[in-house]
Amino acid sequence: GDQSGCVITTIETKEDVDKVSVERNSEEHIETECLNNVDHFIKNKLRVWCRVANGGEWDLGKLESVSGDAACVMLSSTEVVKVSMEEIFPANPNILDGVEDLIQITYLNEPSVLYNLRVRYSKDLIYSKAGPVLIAVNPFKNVQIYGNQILLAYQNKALDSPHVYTVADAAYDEMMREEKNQSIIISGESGAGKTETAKYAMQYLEALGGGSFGVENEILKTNCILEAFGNAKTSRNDNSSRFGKLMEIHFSAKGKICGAKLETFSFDQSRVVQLSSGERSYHIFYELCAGASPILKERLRLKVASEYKYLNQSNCLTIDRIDDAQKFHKLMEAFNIVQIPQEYQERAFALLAAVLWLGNVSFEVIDNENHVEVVADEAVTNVAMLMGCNSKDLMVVLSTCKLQAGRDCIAKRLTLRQATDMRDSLAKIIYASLFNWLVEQINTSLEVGRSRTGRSISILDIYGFESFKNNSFEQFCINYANERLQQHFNRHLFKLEQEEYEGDGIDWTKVEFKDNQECLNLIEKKPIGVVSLLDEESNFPKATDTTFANKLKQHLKSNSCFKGERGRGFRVSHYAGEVLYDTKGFLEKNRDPLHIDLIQFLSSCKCQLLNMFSTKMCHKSLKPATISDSMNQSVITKFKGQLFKLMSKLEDTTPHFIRCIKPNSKQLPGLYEENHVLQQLRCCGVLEIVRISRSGYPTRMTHQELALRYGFLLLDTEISQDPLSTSNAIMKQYNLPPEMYQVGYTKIYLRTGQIGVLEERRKYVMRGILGLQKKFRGYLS
Ligand code: AD9
Ligand code: MG
Repeated sequence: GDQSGCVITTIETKEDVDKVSVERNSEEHIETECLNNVDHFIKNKLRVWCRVANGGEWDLGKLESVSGDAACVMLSSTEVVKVSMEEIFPANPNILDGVEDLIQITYLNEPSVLYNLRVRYSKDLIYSKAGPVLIAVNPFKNVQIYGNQILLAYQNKALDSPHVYTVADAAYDEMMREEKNQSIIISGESGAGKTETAKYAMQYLEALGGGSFGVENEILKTNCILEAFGNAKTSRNDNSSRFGKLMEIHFSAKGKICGAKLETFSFDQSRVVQLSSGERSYHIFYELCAGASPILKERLRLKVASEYKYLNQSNCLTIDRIDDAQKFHKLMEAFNIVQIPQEYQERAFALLAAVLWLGNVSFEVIDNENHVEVVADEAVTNVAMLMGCNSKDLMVVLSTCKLQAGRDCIAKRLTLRQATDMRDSLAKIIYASLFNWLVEQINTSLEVGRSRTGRSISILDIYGFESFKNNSFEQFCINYANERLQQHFNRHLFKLEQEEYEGDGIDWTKVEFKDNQECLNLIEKKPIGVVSLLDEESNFPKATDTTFANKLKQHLKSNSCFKGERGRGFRVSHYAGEVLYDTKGFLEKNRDPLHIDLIQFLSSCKCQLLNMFSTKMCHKSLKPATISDSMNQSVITKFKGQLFKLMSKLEDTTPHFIRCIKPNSKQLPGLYEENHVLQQLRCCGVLEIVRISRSGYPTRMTHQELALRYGFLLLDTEISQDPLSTSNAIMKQYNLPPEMYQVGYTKIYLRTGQIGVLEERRKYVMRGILGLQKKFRGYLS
């Protein structure tokens, strides 16, 4: 470690940085994380990071003296403080402040990485690299780094600083070159900027692959529709996506966009009927109320948003700086671009109004067993009118359930609780069906030509890891999905890399990384995992949330990622941190019974959309159980199936990873909360990625490729039948220091920057040869 410290102190220009990274790489072991050579730091007055209180902010200072486990440090304020040695890390010389790629940092430790990102962030350089991964820190303001001109500059390679455009460009190039499907996997916590980043990636690909088919302008526009119906204001993000999405863009042989396919995951229905304080339901409801024309309002019997119970329960009806009416007009434009016929648009709006009015439907208790009747008021009449049914029928379906008694079917009155649930179920079914229908419409309009596989780029924007005070079934599903994605990430960046080195017989000191297999086992191992146990309990009529919690505690206590809690709780150590789940509602949410009565009711309405929805649901639910048990599949099992399908799709692609970072929890520009950022950096293993990238050999070439490009100077005697020795000869001829490369069975592995050295020398030699030829010709003439 101390050697590189010496090297660094002599740096004077920015250009030297590259030289340094070459020199640094020549060391066999890079131990730059902690302070090894204290005397050197004191003598040369080198900067260190220190913090007086654990968990406090990091401060720059100079080491004055060390005794035992404590050090005296002079801070930049010239104050001298006493700090535990554990809270001291070497700092990098200022010349390295704000480098583009974290692998260029000499002293790789948490405060240095945090500082580097902070320096860049303060200059609006929101993108950085951590080896192969792009880090995007949410600016929470408009930064002038997008748009046509900048896009063109990236396209022409006039700009190549870290950017989501560079990632999209690399994916495109690789797809064209290798004819292999690509994926751009965007992750990060809620509000970190995934959806925005995904849009910029699409924008770039649209510009690059635009031209012949005309779909390309539609892809971005679909976001407007999806966000209106699938996003909502939450406590963490004013525009939070409540569904995951995979946009697969297809390209023709010439590299033009020829179609796209959208897939969505686990849409959150509960938000339609239930809101936490300060949060909103889906944007579209407020947009419709604010933006509908007077004629439309009249037709839908629409009132202002505050009149609806589903919307006014959370005391939050507007979002700062957002004009819902204007958004509604944008949505209408998008509807037209995606070619949803006017007639269907109106039907969809009518159903939205029906959902809103459903929330206002109330019940009256009629006996002392809490049985109810629907109150026949304006709400009921409006719902019936909007759904195309009879008010009486609606009242019956909301307050009774049909029971089979022998050959007869009798109606049983519902209790207040049951009736309310029935009403909310109907609202959720209608809304979720509407959302799925829109996705279908979008797909119909995007599907122009089907391309051969090997020419697609999929962009994945799935909601990030969640840990709240109260975590339920939804959080469990989300975090499970993130756990799987994390494994995919680990596999690619760590495992596969190491396996390749080992498989090719080269010397490789292992880099430790956090494997999350144990946590995945906890969740999905059969027959004893959370998913299996949940399904088992869900099928058991007498089970309760508490018996489920006990079952988990009984069977899973040996898994190190599991901790039982008193009562209904249990803890899971996810890769991103520990989460306490409350099993309340797990069984019910997992069963998600399809109300046959409701489906039948929908089919009886005079509304084409509702009839379609009910047919769809019948197909799903009324198949004989003997043919397929998919009808009986629980919510979590379906979710797991979807996740596996997604993962196997991604396995077939070359992944490009983007990690979005939320710099503060207040959604404010210019505010960089170190601990908040650090927590996220740890979650996605940024330091490990950097460590592996710079201690590894990022450039690889087969022996044949190497010989073809660089072997032209070898003498016949040096060319051997054995490609391995040929490569060794080439390396010797190019004078590459032995620690800069390794020769494997099939490939040659080069350290960062060495390919540039090879190219330089090749050019130099070529120039020499050309010069000689010229001279030679001169002699002849
Ligand atoms: V969630 O998991 O769907 O709740 P996301 O998708 O990670 O979340 P989103 O992309 O919606 O977050 O970003 C949140 C907000 O940050 C946006 O509404 C913008 O106001 C802001 N943002 C994000 N990225 C950028 C950017 N590149 N430039 C400017 C941005 N603002
Ligand atoms: Mg989002």
